[in-house]
Amino acid sequence: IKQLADKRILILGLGQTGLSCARFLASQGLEFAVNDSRENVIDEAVFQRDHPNCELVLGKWESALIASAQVILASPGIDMAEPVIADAVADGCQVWGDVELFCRLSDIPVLAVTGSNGKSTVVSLLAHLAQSLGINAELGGNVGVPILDLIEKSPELLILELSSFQLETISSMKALAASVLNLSDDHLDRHRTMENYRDIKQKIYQQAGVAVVNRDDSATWIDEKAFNGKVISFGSDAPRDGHFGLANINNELSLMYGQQALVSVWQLPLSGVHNALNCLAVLALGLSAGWPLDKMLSHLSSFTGLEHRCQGLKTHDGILWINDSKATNVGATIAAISGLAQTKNAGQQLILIAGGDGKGADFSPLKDLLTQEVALLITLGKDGAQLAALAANSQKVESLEQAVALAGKNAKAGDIVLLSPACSSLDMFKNFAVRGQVFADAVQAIAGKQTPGA
Ligand code: UMA
Ligand code: ADP
Repeated sequence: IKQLADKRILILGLGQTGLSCARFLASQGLEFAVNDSRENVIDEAVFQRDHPNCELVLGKWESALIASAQVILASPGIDMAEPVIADAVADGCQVWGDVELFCRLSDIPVLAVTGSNGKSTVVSLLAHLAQSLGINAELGGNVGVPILDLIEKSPELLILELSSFQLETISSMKALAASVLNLSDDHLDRHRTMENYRDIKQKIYQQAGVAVVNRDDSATWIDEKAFNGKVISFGSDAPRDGHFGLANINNELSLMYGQQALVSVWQLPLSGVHNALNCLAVLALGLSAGWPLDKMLSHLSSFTGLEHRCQGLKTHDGILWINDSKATNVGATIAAISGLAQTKNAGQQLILIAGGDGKGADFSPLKDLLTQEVALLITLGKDGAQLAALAANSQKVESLEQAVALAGKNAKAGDIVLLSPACSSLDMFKNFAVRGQVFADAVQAIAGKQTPGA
C-alpha cells in the first residue's frame, strides 16, 4: 500500500469497479478523487456522506483532474485510448485497473481464466469443485464480484474471471495457473485488431506457474521457450501424456488425461463439445492447483450450469425454447447452433432469434450454419439487419416480445426456438441477464400456461 501513500489517486468510472476501489482506498485511509463521464450514475449524497473528502466530478471527463493524477484506477468499461482521456493523462502517471492493484498488494494464489467464451462457465465450475473439495476459495472478477471486495475475506485461493478490458491494465499478475480458453472475434470496436485482442488476452500468462492452453486454437498458445512455467494443453483430439483431450472409447466420446479415460461426455452436466472442452480446462486448472483428479471427477456431475447459457425453459407447448442470451459474440452462437445440429433430428426445425450490438464483429462465419441449420432467422436490434442479410429466410422485428410471438407462430411441437443473439444486449437492454429474463417472460406468457386438458 506504500505505493499509493501520498499519491494523487483518481478513480475513473463509478460502476461496480469504481465503487469497490473507493471502498478499498477508504478502508486503507487513502484519499482519492473520482470522475465519471455520465450523469446520475450514483446517489451523490450517499457517496459524499461515505467519502466526505473525495472530489467527485460526474457528467463529463474533467481534463484537469485527469492531468493532475499520479495513479489512475480505471474501470474496465472505460477506453483509456479515447483522446479526451489519453491526451490528458500526465507523463509518468500509473494507470492500473482494480485487478492490477490487487496483484500489487496481495499474495493470495490465483487461478485466472480468460477467453472469448466459456469464462463464466469455467470459473463457476472451478468454484463448485473447490467448494465440494472443502477449499476456501472465492470467485470474482468479470463474473460480477470486484476483486478488491474479496481481499478482506482472506481466502486460500481466488478464482478469477478476467476480461480483455481488465487484462489491458495488468502487468504484475503471477497466477498459480492461467488459461486463455479460446479466441474469437469480440470487442473489436475497442481493441481494433484480432492481433491486439490476442496480445491483451495473452497477458494473463505473464509470470504464471502453469499456462493452460487450447490445442484447437493457436491464438491461446504460448511460446514455451520464452515461458518459465509449465504448459498443460486441452483439446478435442487425443492427448499426449500429461495433457487433456477427447477420444472415442468403446464408441463413446470420453474425456482423456493422457491415455487414461476419465468420463464419457454424456455424463457431463453440460452438453455440447464446447462444454466438454470447458470441463477439460477446469480439470487442467484444478490439477495445477493440486486438486486430485478422481475427486474433481466425482463432483463434476453435480454442477448445475448457469442461467442464460443454452438454458432450456420449461413450457407446456412441446416447443423447446432455449435461452442463450449470454451468447454476445459470433463464437458463442456458432457453438450453440453446432451443438443443437449434432443432436436434433431431421424433422425438428430450428428457429433462431439474434441481433443486438455486434461490437464491430464480422458475422460472416455464421453464414453456413444459418443457411444449413436455421429454418427461420428472426432479427432485432442495432445490427439485426446485417445478420438478416446472411440467411435465406429471415424476418426483422422491433422487440424481443415480437420475436417470441413470431417464433411461436412459426414453430410446431418438437421444434426448437433458440435465443442466441451473437451480439451484446446493450443497445436494447441493461445487460444480457435482463435480455434473457425478458425472453423467458415472453415465452412463459405464450407457452408457459398449461392448456386445458394438457
Ligand atoms: N463510464 C464512463 N464513461 C464511459 C464508460 C463508462 O463514465 O465512457 C462509467 C459509467 O458511467 C459507469 C462506470 O464507468 O459508472 C461503469 O464502469 P464499467 O463499465 O467498467 O462497469 P463496472 O460496473 O465497473 O463493471 C465491470 C465490468 N464491466 C465491463 O467490463 C463493461 C463487469 O463486467 C464486471 O462484472 C465488473 O466490472 C466487476 O469486475 C461486465 C461486462 O459486460 C459483466 N464485461 C464484458 C464482457 O463480459 O463482455 C467485458
Ligand atoms: P463468458 O463468461 O466467456 O462470456 P459463458 O460461460 O458465460 O462465457 O458463456 C457465454 C456464451 O458462450 C454462452 O452462449 C455459452 O453457451 C457459450 N460458450 C460457453 N463455452 C464456450 C466455448 N468453450 N466455446 C464457444 N462458446 C462457448
